[in-house]
Amino acid sequence: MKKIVRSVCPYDCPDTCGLLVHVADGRVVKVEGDPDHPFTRGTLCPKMVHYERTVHSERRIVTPLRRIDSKGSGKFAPISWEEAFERITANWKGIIAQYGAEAILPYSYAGTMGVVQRNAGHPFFYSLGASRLERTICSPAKGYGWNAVMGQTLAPHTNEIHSSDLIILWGIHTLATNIHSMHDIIIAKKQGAKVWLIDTYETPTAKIADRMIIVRPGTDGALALGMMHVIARENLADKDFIGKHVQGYEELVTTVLPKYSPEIVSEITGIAAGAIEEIARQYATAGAPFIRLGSGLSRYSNGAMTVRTITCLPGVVGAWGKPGGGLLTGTSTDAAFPSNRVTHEEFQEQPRRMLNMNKLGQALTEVIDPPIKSLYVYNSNPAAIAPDQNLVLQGLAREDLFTVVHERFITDTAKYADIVLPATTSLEHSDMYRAYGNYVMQRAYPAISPVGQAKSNWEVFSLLADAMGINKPFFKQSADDLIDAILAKPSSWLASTQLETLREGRPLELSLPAGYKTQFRTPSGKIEILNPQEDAILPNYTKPHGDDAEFWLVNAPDMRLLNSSFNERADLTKNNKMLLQINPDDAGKMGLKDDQLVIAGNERGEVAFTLRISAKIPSGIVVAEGVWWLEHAPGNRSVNTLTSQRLTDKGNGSTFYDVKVNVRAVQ
Ligand SMILES: Nc1nc2c(c(=O)[nH]1)N[C@H]1C(S)=C(S)[C@@H](COP(=O)(O)OP(=O)(O)OC[C@H]3O[C@@H](n4cnc5c(=O)[nH]c(N)nc54)[C@H](O)[C@@H]3O)O[C@H]1N2
Ligand SMILES: Nc1nc2c(c(=O)[nH]1)N[C@H]1C(S)=C(S)[C@@H](COP(=O)(O)OP(=O)(O)OC[C@H]3O[C@@H](n4cnc5c(=O)[nH]c(N)nc54)[C@H](O)[C@@H]3O)O[C@H]1N2
Ligand SMILES: [Mo]
Repeated sequence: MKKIVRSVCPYDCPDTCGLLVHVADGRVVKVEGDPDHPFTRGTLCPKMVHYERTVHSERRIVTPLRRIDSKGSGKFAPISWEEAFERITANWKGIIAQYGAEAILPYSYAGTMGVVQRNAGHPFFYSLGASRLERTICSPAKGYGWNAVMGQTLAPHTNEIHSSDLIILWGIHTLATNIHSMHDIIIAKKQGAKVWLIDTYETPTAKIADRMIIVRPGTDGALALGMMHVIARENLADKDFIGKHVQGYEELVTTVLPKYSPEIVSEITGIAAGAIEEIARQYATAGAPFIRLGSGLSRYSNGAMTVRTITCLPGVVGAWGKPGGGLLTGTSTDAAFPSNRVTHEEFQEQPRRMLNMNKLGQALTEVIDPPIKSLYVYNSNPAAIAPDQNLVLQGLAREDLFTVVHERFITDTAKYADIVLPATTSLEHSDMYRAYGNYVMQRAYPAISPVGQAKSNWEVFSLLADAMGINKPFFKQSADDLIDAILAKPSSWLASTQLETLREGRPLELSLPAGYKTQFRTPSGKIEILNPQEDAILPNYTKPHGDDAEFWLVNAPDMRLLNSSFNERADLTKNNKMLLQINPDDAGKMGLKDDQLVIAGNERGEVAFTLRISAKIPSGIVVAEGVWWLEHAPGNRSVNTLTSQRLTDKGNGSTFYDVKVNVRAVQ
């Protein structure tokens, strides 16, 4: 029997592609892009073109497993679901009796972005009274910076790009992480738009840029202040727009901008003073400049302030008032139906402590009163993706820690589990998806039955609730019941006529209210360059933290992976060497040769990489793209051995790129 089923890419990517899944005899045989999807328009990235290779991979976990050798060995024996639940509940009941439920910590992030399967653990762990996880590994500092200036203002529609004449890709690797915005960029380029890329090295995205601006890591806030200095000095600001819509421009001009002359900013950022002046002039005189702001520059100890400062720019030149002008950090459609209809925080009977997911190493090795005695991991691979890998692995290796991992594959984290539970892929369960890079949402039904004995997150938490004696009717629903219930009470943003489209599993684009670009949803109703709620009421610049070492280590996404997902795919990883890219002069000074094994290290540990000498990398920086499983790491450690648990200035976010290393040859 053959059929084609509509579905959605479940991964943590702003695009959230529409899929057409070809099924024959109960197996997925082919996956295509859905041409009817308004943003992704029928094309897929190199990873999802062969999603069937992930779904039907020989590496899928097909039964529950129990550990039969030391932690980390990855040696397991199959057990039944009954036995798995018995072992889990027996352990947890013992832990709760001795230490209280806060000794249990859930750890999850975005293995799937579906509203139900992503959040399925929340109502369960709230009911149990477990410790709470502060889920701030991605880009809360970016959100904080935007909100400080723009409040709850709606983000611009991606189609705005079509009418822009100057598109600035700022700290975003579009070709790897937001590939479908290329459609929009190409439309604008055909009409003569120029594209600039501002990054710390020449990424493959530079191919589509007319101009590449290389900035020193963590210094973009100074660049934005320098641009505003020139704009103010040369009287290029849009005074009319500022008079109507901006709060605090004059205060910025008199108290902050004098400190950021092009010469001073040049010293901070490494960009020539003349170039800063030119960038500022071109930005201010463009007809409709549009900034697509990535997350890269927010993952520094000054990340929230950097984003806040950049977010002031379009207000100063009046870009919001022009079709095609503005700034996009990400979209939020939470108001269409709030996810608290899945999470149910009120199931928590009393306040429970919150542990930050960026500090898992510390949580497992230092936290007491009570200590973490059990870790339940789903939708995440913290042994690979969390900072300070050595500390995380030290914690996971604790004999007295009872670890359960619900996974599709034996990841680096699963290798440390006492019990592994098999998880479905998105083609085997129901969910509802909304994007964070556009305004499309879509419901998906299973295309095939679960592979082996795999169960979805929602199913497992329903069963665990029952096994732990949590008798709420809420847990007796199926995932589809839950989605139906959510859709039965949509918000004003989702017209009832649109619900049918969702029920049919077709992509639905939410419409934005007329004139939304100049409706500023802030306390003052204006763009708040001056925000009286903030400790620093005006933007300013502080240095990133760095480390006591020689090279900045940029460790952003690899095109072949999605965080640590897709490491299972030999077709994507087969010729991989975990690369450290370095500038020819830096390599020359140290006598290092292309393709040799080197060690990058700092106070937290050491990682072996294959050296790749490249003129695309500026001096003083090394680049290691991708979060690789340890099986692909020549020294049995991957990049997060080097990154730190430090948090951002605001938002308690991760600071992955605020890190330095020394480099030496392997002796
Ligand atoms: N192929 C692929 N796609 C992905 C992912 C993946 O791993 N692989 N991950 C997904 C996830 S979870 C997310 S959050 C998004 C993130 O996607 P993006 O928003 O693109 O953000 P980052 O990947 O963090 O970094 C983007 C760029 O910022 C640059 N950068 C680093 N520091 C600085 C700086 O100080 N200044 C400037 N100007 N640039 C800097 C990096 O070199 C990188 O090229 O991508 C998603 N999409
Ligand atoms: N060095 C460095 N580290 C980084 C980053 C970086 O740029 N540099 N990026 C950071 C960012 S932005 C993010 S968002 C985090 C992401 O961190 P994570 O969200 O942990 O992302 P993944 O590594 O993709 O791991 C997700 C896991 O969930 C599993 N999974 C998928 N679907 C399901 C399901 O339905 N049920 C269950 N139980 N499991 C499922 C997958 O098999 C996969 O192993 O990583 C961060 N780590
Ligand atoms: Mo992320």
